[in-house]
Amino acid sequence: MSQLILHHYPTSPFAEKIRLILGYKKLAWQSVVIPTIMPKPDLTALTGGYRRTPVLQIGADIYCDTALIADVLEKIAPSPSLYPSPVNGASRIVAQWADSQVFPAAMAYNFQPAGIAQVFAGVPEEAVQAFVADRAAMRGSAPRMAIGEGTSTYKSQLRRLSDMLTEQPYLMGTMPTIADFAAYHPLWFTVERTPSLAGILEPTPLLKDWMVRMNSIGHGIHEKMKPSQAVDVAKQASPEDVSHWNFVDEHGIALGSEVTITADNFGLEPTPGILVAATKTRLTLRREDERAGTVHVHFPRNGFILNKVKS
Ligand SMILES: N[C@@H](CCC(=O)N[C@@H](CS)C(=O)NCC(=O)O)C(=O)O
Repeated sequence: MSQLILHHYPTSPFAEKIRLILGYKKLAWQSVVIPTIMPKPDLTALTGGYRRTPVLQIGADIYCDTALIADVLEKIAPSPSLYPSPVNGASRIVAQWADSQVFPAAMAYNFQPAGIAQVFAGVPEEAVQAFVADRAAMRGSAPRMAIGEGTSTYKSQLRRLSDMLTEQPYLMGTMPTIADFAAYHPLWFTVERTPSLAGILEPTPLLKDWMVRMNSIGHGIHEKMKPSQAVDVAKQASPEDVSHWNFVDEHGIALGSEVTITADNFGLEPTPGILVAATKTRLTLRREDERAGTVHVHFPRNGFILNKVKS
């Protein structure tokens, strides 16, 4: 198998989810640090549009979204499993709740004035303004959760997570599952990036102990790779043959069609290409890039919109 290349930046919570999974599965990986805001020319040479963090690259195969990246890593290293039976379904559901509900509430809480002061300490004012404008553009017209609602929602989510730990060391039992990795990363941001706000965890000591256990998993063995080198890796590789993958057509869009795939919220840059696979859980398009050559860009179905390009 070609090397695992993670495109990420150190302060990204969703990247922390994947770094810990790589550590949990004892996988070696290459670390490509990408910009926190647009433009991201080396990343988009690979993805063709998608700009969120993180992205996993294996040769000329590019995997977007942590739900899909976790599935890919599970296939490469099935043990220890992120989805152990009999809590496989439940752990995915809790993970999806954590990514879609806990993360935005936590971020609304973390980005109150005291948190902003810590996150941007020492950062020049123009860079702060550029960050704010970038994230506003990513949200599009979607409203941002207010601090009051963020705080009360986050507090109740923390209580629920803590309740899950009263009789077991991890959310779903005796071992971490995808639920733990998904629930951990927003809390990690609170503790690591906005420590003046970490008092919100004081009423839930079980959760604090669990965070110590999660943190001790670490990030596994990794080394730095230059972004341009990752583009060269793609150029020199061929994407995986997907022609034998079972075709599941939910859209009336034939394989071989010109399509776009776009996230259904936050970061609405479409990725154009030719639809080459659509399974029950994922969509794959092929694209040609001047720098990266022929690549396959893979998305989970969940959270992404497939559209046929009108001719
Ligand atoms: N559903 C996505 C969410 C990823 C996400 O929102 N990542 C944040 C960083 S933690 C992001 O992309 N921020 C903007 C950026 O990095 O450009 C996933 O699971 O990968």
